[in-house]
Amino acid sequence: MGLWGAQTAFRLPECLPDLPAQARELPEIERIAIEQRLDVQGARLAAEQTASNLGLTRSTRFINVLELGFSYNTSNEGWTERGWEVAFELPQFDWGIAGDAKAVKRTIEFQMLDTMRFVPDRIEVRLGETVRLVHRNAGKVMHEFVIGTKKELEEHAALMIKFPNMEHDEPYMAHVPPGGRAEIVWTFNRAGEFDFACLIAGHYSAGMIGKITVRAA
Ligand SMILES: [Cu+2]
Repeated sequence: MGLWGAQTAFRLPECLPDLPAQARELPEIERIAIEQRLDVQGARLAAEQTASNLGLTRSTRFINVLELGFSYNTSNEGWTERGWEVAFELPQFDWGIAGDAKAVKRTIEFQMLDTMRFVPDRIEVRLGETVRLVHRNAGKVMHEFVIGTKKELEEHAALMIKFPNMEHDEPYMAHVPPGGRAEIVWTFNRAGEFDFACLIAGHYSAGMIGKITVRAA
């Protein structure tokens, strides 16, 4: 058996342990098995690497939208495909999508003021344009720059009054401390009128709002 010394002192048990009365339930087993598969882990790392190369991991929650989906496509005509696929998706918002810094051709700078104003408070972009929006907080209190529809921002601002310490972070938001600078790279791939606003409790109602027009032509 290739054993010697102390190793020869082992003893075999009289019998194997009893089987459990019932099969153990492992509802998560499929997920766990897939997560531990090396090829899946490899694909996930490659996806994260791509995200990081695109500069997306720093300013967005890109990795959180990494999705592991089960593909099970049947068709009368072709092969049945059954397997796992890894995909990452950038969430599409009504007001656009997180942009790739490499596609930026224009930078727009905003000042955030304690008079509860943005300068400028009105911008125009072309449909499909990726813009770097730079925010400088020239005040002595925290300010935010959040892009959205008027309705969505209004609702969000009301929530912030109820829960002033609510943490939020999305690729279309920047939180800028006094004297600080932040930026958002955003692709305006939806035409229309949108707003940007500061959602710090009380700032929205004080008028810290601006307009974005995304022109189709
Ligand atoms: Cu503010």
